[in-house]
Amino acid sequence: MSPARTPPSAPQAGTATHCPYCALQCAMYVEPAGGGGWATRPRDFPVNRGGLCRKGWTAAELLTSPERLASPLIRRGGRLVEATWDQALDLVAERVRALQAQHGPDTAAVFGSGGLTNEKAYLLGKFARLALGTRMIDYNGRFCMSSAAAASRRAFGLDRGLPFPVTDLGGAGAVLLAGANPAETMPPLMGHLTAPALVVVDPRRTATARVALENGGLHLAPRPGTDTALALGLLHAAKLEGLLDAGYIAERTTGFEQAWRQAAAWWPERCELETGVPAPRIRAAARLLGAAAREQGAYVLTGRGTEQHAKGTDSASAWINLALALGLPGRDGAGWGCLTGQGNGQGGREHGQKADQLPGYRSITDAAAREHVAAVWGVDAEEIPGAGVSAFELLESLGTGAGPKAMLVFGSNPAVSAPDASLVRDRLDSLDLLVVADFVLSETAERADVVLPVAQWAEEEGTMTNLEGRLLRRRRAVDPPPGVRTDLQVISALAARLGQPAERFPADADTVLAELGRASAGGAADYSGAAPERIEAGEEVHWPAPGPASSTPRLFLEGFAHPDGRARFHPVGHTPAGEATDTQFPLVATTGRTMGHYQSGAQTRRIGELAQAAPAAWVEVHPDTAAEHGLAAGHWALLTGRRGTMLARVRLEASARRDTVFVPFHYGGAQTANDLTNPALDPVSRMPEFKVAAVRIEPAPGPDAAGAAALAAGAAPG
Ligand SMILES: Nc1nc2c(c(=O)[nH]1)N[C@H]1C(S)=C(S)[C@@H](COP(=O)(O)OP(=O)(O)OC[C@H]3O[C@@H](n4cnc5c(=O)[nH]c(N)nc54)[C@H](O)[C@@H]3O)O[C@H]1N2
Ligand SMILES: Nc1nc2c(c(=O)[nH]1)N[C@H]1C(S)=C(S)[C@@H](COP(=O)(O)OP(=O)(O)OC[C@H]3O[C@@H](n4cnc5c(=O)[nH]c(N)nc54)[C@H](O)[C@@H]3O)O[C@H]1N2
Ligand code: SF4
Ligand SMILES: [Mo]
Repeated sequence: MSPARTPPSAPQAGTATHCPYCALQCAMYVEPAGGGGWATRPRDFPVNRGGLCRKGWTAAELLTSPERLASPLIRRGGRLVEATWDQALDLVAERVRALQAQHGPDTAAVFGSGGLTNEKAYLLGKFARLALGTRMIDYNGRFCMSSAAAASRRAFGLDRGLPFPVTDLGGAGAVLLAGANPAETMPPLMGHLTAPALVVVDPRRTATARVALENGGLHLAPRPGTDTALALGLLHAAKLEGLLDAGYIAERTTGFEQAWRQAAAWWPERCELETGVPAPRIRAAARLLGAAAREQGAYVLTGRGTEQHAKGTDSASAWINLALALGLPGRDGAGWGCLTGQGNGQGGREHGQKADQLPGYRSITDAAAREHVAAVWGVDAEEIPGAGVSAFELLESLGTGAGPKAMLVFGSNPAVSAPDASLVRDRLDSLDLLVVADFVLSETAERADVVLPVAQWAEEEGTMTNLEGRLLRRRRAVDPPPGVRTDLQVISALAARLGQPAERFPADADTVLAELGRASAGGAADYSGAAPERIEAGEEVHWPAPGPASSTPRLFLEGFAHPDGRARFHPVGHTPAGEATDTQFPLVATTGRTMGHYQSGAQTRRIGELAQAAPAAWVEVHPDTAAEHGLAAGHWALLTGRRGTMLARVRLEASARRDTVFVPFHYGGAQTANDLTNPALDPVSRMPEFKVAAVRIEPAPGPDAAGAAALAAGAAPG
């Protein structure tokens, strides 16, 4: 949180809404700031308790930014030029129809986002299936928490990021955070991480790890990609210390023996060899967690660091197995959870943006689910296409033989955020038609044939579902600029041009939410009781909410969602990361976030204060590693991997692992971290391996004009 700015104590007029960015969905007011601008001010709410991070404090700046798109753009003669809405929408509809007539319905693809409201996510999924009739829809959530979601489903029969409210965390005796850095990624969450002992599992000594150490907790710093071995080692140590909850294992779970067979081989000293975490520290962590589990309760939470791997689902399962063996999930005051990432990372994954999914978290291949949704949509079940392919597989296939030739993007910037991004940019460029709805000219929008300027968070109505599965109201505080439309209006207008009846694609958020409720009724994520009026009134509604007064803040207290009511251990073994280091690429590059930038940076790089604070990509490197590779603090370095290169400024960090460097993925152009990352996909979740790429690193001229010229001339690096 920004300590320099405290919320004004006197209440002022303002519209109550929530932050546009992360899954914490901090509550805030939006109010006039003078000079025609707008400002945000924190609002009291259980998750943020009057706090905001730097991004929340500055979020309103983009509403009136000169970089904001004000008119639709169409590519003519290689340049994007202004057009009217009718010209832009007609062009999209005509081109899509022509391509589909020639190549079939699946030639049109849709790429959605966990940043979209529930209503947009739902309508976009319906648009793909009915207006385009395509199987080809997936979304950026596949790059986010999909591995934890898959592991949660196989363990508990249901997936909701946190199956309990964040306010429960404060009562715990210990919290283990595996691959999450909330001190930077969800700063107000730190106010709930007040347990006497925090155990932070992160290759880097992050701000979160420092908080743990300052308060008598532990920091375990495994080599990237070895979390499964570490979780198995912790389970092993906990068992030897007699800390497992035998009663819980017998009564509430199945499969412990098979899971233990895997962990039995991971005694702490062997675990140390694989992960680099000292055996005594593994035992100490097991003791801390085991003792707290028996007393006040403990939580195991996972973030992207442990999930974004080619075996990320197994790694999440390994943490769930540890939590189950300690008797945590489904107990009041204890549990396992995944820290969902994007603003609507939770709701965005429930309403049909996923290639294999229908609203209510239903499977698109389940006949009964298809019948139910078809009835709500007023179509025959046969009209709903089957399952498509996952996000990266979709991006990789664009413009190739059988792959889609047209794609519509809502709420994502894959030219920067997708793995092996240079390949993805080539694929985007090979499309016959790329349509991007955005409010800024992102790196993806720059490559589009048609850009549709849309309204921002504070200019529209809708609902979001935060990391606790709680529905929240996004309110219109500001009128959108005259040239822009809401995403719902865009989807609705395109559907009409593609021959759909108007009532099938309403542009009014409450009408869509009511329909979403009916479509989700009886599904795992049941929103049928989440009436717009309840959300508007600020009632606490956590899904499943099947009845008019129902809300489920805590899941699994009575039993898990499998038919036998038991949780399942899933036996997992450790396997090495998708690619290994060698003499040519001797270091592991891992990637992640910093407090002041959001995702691909498309929004936050356009906010003055945030851009100034972190204007360029950097690489965090141990001083010895830097010396070995001739790097000096503050100078530019070139990272080279098996798929591409990236420029970043050197930051020396004495606590870093010598075998690992860290780069943020918030920058584009020559500073695109994803030009290094490995698109090796998890077999279950189809999550790419964002957290492990083998690289080498050397001094280089910077990316400015002089630096580029020097680089081209082969000048000695400076
Ligand atoms: N400031 C900011 N906040 C954000 C976002 C943002 O872009 N910026 N994005 C939001 C979204 S969508 C998400 S998904 C969340 C993500 O929130 P986090 O999961 O907290 O974010 P990351 O920085 O991606 O990863 C967390 C940590 O994983 C570590 N890590 C890397 N490799 C490994 C490994 O092999 N094992 C382990 N255990 N750790 C590893 C990294 O060092 C990093 O500190 O943040 C949300 N909040
Ligand atoms: N190397 C590496 N890569 C990663 C990750 C990592 O840890 N490391 N993390 C991955 C994760 S967890 C995620 S979630 C992805 C996120 O990466 P992206 O999907 O690229 O997310 P954003 O950068 O938020 O892009 C959102 C774009 O949509 C626009 N936008 C925002 N809201 C709306 C809206 O309501 N409607 C419309 N039409 N547009 C909107 C924004 O202006 C922006 O241009 O990145 C993934 N990529
Ligand atoms: S923590 Fe997340 S929701 Fe809260 S202010 Fe920061 S970005 Fe917004
Ligand atoms: Mo994410």
